Amino acid sequence: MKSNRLRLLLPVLLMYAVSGCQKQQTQVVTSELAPQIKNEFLHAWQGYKTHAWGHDELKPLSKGHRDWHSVPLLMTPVDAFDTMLLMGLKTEAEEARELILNQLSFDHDITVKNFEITIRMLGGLLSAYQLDGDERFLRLAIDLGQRLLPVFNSPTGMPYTFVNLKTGAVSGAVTNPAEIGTLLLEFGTLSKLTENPAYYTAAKKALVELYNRRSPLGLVGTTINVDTGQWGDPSSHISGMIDSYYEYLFKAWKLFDDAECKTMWETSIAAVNQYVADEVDSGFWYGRVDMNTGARTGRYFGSLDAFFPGLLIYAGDRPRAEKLQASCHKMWTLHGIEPEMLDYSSMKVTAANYELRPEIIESAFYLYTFTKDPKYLEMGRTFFESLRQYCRTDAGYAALNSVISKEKKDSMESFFLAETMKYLYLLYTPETVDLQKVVFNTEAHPLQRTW
Ligand code: DMJ
Repeated sequence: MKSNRLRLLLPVLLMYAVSGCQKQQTQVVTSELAPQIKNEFLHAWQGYKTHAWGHDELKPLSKGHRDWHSVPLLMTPVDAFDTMLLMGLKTEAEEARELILNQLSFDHDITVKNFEITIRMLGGLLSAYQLDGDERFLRLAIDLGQRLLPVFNSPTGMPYTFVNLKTGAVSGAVTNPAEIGTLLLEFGTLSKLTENPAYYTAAKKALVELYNRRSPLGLVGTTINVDTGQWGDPSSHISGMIDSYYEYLFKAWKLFDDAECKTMWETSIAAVNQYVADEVDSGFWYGRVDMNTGARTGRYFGSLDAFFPGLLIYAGDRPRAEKLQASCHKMWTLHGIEPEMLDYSSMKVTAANYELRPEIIESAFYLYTFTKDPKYLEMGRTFFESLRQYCRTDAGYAALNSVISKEKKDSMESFFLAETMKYLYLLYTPETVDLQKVVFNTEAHPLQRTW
């Protein structure tokens, strides 16, 4: 009788023991890693301060700086500011804040890429305003938004690639879904905060015009002309040039309750899962197909694509999210750090550089947040250790020319502090943000639903 009861109780006791153990493991990883990540963020910021203060980016090998245009737009401080606030780095946040508010101006005769300036600068200024409350951040965002608006003056309403911040002259009619469809979170938030619908309307129209040009299979291609509305390269995938178009369909629904975005997301993800997803011996991936026929044209997956498990779990698709993250982890551990592009049918690297990209860590963050499975904390530890081992320099962090030779490259893009370090930190402190109220833009700037 007694032994029978014990036999019945044993699985329950075991379950408690295992979950107790997991909890302990989780606490150890969290308390150990969060402060270390913060220290590494500080190390990189110190490098920027010492060698690149007032410029766009640090050059971590030559200890110099790089500006994107003839005048700096303070990319790194604007991108890094909200990470400092989330990490509780008050002194550094104050330094960055002063620099931005005293020096940043958009009144320059320079031609900028609308997409990059929107996700990094407009997104950064909007989240700075929401987190810090200083109206000057909002004024900068409004000024920038006004200067960017001419991009939408094309015959189709889809934006040109470039705009001159002083003259409003636009150029670059051949662009891609990511650069057309990754604007609504920022322009939409600007509309909500200013009660001026012009920004939301323009960015939403661009998104819908793009969606309306999907193929009969429901897929989009890689390049499109905004004057004619004609597709160029018909290759369909979830990689760079398309990636965040899908991300914003879903997130715009979350942030604005926009039902049309929900429908566009649901139609699109169904087509992507039907045609682009690919199960091969090496695992579950998303490759390349022709947007019109669905015929497979390539089996490539890379560091940019690794945002997709995060998006899938956010949207409730746990099975595909977990399988894809397992493949991403395989891609990372193949050479100790992930390459820009991999042929997953042969597991051969086709582009060997690593640009300090965040996507795989972003996915680990979303997967851990939604599943609480400690294996994602362990994955994060692997990512963090590789970064420290291969990319750390005495002045900051450096991209790699090759994940095979581990030869470093003289570049630390601003997204390293905006995204890579932020998602790493949030992975171990997920209580810092409430995803019911906050939506991250594609540069990891948290936008709050205050409306
Ligand atoms: C960032 O600027 C954004 O995450 C963008 O969506 C893709 N490229 C970089 C990071 O890899």
